[in-house]
Amino acid sequence: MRHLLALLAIVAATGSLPGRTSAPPKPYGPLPAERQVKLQEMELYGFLHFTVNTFTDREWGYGDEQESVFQPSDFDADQIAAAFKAGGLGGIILTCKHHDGFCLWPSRYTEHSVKNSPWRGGKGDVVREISAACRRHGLKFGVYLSPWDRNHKDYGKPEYITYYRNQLRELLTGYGPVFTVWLDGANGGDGFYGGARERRNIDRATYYDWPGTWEVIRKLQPGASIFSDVGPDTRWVGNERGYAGDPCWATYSPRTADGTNPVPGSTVYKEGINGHRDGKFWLPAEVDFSIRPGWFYHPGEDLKVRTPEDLLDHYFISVGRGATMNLNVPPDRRGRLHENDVRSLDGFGKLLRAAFGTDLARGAKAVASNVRGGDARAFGASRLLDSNRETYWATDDGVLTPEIVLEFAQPVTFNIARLREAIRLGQRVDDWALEAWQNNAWTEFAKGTAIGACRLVRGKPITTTRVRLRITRSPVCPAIAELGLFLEASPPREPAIGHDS
Ligand code: FUL
Repeated sequence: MRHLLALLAIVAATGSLPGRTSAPPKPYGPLPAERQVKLQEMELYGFLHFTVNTFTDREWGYGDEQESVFQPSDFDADQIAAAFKAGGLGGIILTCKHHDGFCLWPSRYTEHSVKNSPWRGGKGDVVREISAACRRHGLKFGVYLSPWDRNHKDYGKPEYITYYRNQLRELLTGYGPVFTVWLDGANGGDGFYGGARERRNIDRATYYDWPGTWEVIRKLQPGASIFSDVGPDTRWVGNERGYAGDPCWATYSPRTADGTNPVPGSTVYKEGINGHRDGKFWLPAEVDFSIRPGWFYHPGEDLKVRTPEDLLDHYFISVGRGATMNLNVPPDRRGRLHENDVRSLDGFGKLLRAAFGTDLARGAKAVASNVRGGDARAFGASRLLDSNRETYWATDDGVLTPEIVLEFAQPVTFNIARLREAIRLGQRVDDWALEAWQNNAWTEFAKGTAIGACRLVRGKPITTTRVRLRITRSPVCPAIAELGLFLEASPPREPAIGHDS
């Protein structure tokens, strides 16, 4: 009796049983930096490919284009930003300079820029207008600065690296906060190069001294995620067709086929699709693809704009697999987004809001097979249902295959489930299964490998009063931040896109 009283006193004082801890779980594996968490939470943003190519109908300019070629007739940054916003995109990454070397801002370091074009009488600055429009529309602004420069006379020599970093400094100090710096892996080859018109091959492993450039970015914009084939913050998913693998681990160890030091443009990039379960770095994938066949605007592609439904399918197989989605929507020769693209973005935004507007799991009662330290307030099942990514349901150390049941007072009908892990504690869970109670038995709705920042499953509508999440394999105790249930107005009868396409 005395022991029992003592035990009750401990429980009353600490809220948990002795021997169990209600301290947060120990983090597992590589962990995200704050800037990576922010980018993963943003989930969806877009590219804006715009340069001389828009006017010459090309994808890669040679670098000998006259500045006068760049002459948008009705440039409107607000029209562009409003359309991105309507599509649910959280930011715009502008091709401030593509491979052709033409600068969309009046750089002090070259004559090959908007300052020598007739647009706005040579006083224009696309970077300024787009970054300012982003701020007006509540979007973040990002920078693409092509390392390969087919215009510059020094490309291939050490002087060019100084030029490149000077340009980065202009972009990272003159236009407000930057959420990402996008470093392309395509580089080296033939070009104009100040009139030399020759082929210049660089040693990808050493030429750019990437760590030195990353340092410049870190110093000037510590909050910006750096994208490249090797990160250090975001990796390329390894295809431009708009999908991540299943699973797509946030952890990754970039490598080269010959074992040399991995640098942008030299990695076995196909491995980016799935990442590596035992990867050394937290390096989540970004899925970049275009709303049209090309990255730049071509009038011949006006009827080949992806539909809202297609964009939603791609959202499921990119964001829904733990990657971010970077959707390119290129301005036309007016310097506006074409009506067809605007319509499609608008429709996509509406589909997204309709699908994810109401979380049906919110009203449920959640019962977990185990709660860490018995501390319901800190780690209880209800933490899954509070739409807060910072709170999570966790179990005691050593409880690796727990389950949680959502009970509904009234039957609910859903066709989408959304799972999220508390990623600040690492990517923990391997396998999971989601079931619904039907005809007196648990029926599988979905099962899978990996959860991460966001895991979406989309199936046929199912009506039930009970939903069960089972963690079936995990090396450490799970920490699950969300289990959401949603219903689309018109769920697809068959998944439009298979698992690996
Ligand atoms: C590629 C480039 O070569 C394309 O032109 C485009 O900019 C794409 C996003 O990256 O590597």
